[in-house]
Amino acid sequence: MILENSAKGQKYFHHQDSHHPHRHTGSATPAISVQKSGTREIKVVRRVLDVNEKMAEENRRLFTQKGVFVLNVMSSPGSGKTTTLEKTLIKIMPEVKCAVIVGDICTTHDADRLATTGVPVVQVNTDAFGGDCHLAAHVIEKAAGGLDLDDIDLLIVENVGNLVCPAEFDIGEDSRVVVLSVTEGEDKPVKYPLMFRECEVALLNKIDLLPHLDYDKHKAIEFIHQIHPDMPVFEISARTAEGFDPWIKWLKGRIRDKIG
Ligand SMILES: Nc1nc2c(ncn2[C@@H]2O[C@H](COP(=O)(O)OP(=O)(O)O)[C@@H](O)[C@H]2O)c(=O)[nH]1
Ligand SMILES: [Mg+2]
Ligand SMILES: [Zn+2]
Repeated sequence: MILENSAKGQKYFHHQDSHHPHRHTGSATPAISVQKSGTREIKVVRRVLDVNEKMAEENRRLFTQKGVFVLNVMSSPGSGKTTTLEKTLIKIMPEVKCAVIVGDICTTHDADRLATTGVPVVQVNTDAFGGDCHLAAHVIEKAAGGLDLDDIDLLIVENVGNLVCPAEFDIGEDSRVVVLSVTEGEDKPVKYPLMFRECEVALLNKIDLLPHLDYDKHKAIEFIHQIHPDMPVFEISARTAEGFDPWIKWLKGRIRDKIG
């Protein structure tokens, strides 16, 4: 792992996930009954996730001890995570002291964008040795080491753009949010059920585009609730900031529940 400074001064590092064979089982609790790849692979996958669980619990203990609420933000590439976070940060600071860890395979583009809001940002690049498509707990532990946790109430993690395996890796967060944009089609919740089952709340983004699309918003919400009944869904436009107030209220409530 190489810690460097990006063009605009925020920290970033390349990450080699040496104990991750980069295989995913498609389940948060890989079952021994998944026999297709042979017993040996199943054993490996189980061990990797066990190691991750332990590390995630250590992270969770540290974040709780430091009074930090951690939000893990996930979605497919381009649904609007970074834009949503830019607007969220503007609305929630300085009342809530924030920091961001952002994961991408390459580039510091998102870190550069988020740093303009004035928050401390750590960029994780997973490209150097295989380009991991998710953030694992030990990566978060390293990245958090570059932040002053005593001075942070809310740590936001923008995960690598991917609707599949980020949902399998506990990073020690308090809450998970999935961003789904109206340009992705209504059926993504039923195609990627683990993500929607594992997240606490969904942000339905880019609603400013609805007049231009044949998108059935009610159908999308119905699909979400088919996978995760009663999941709160906030309809937002990260472009115009429409619909942000209920989302910000929800987030502040969750932070207050943890750190007072
Ligand atoms: N029209 C519209 N475009 C958006 C919205 N949110 C994000 N975008 C655009 O979608 C693209 C991807 O956004 P970005 O935040 O980088 O997505 P990420 O890959 O999930 O972080 C960019 O061109 C954004 O300007 C929105 O609410 N409405
Ligand atoms: Mg982004
Ligand atoms: Zn992955």
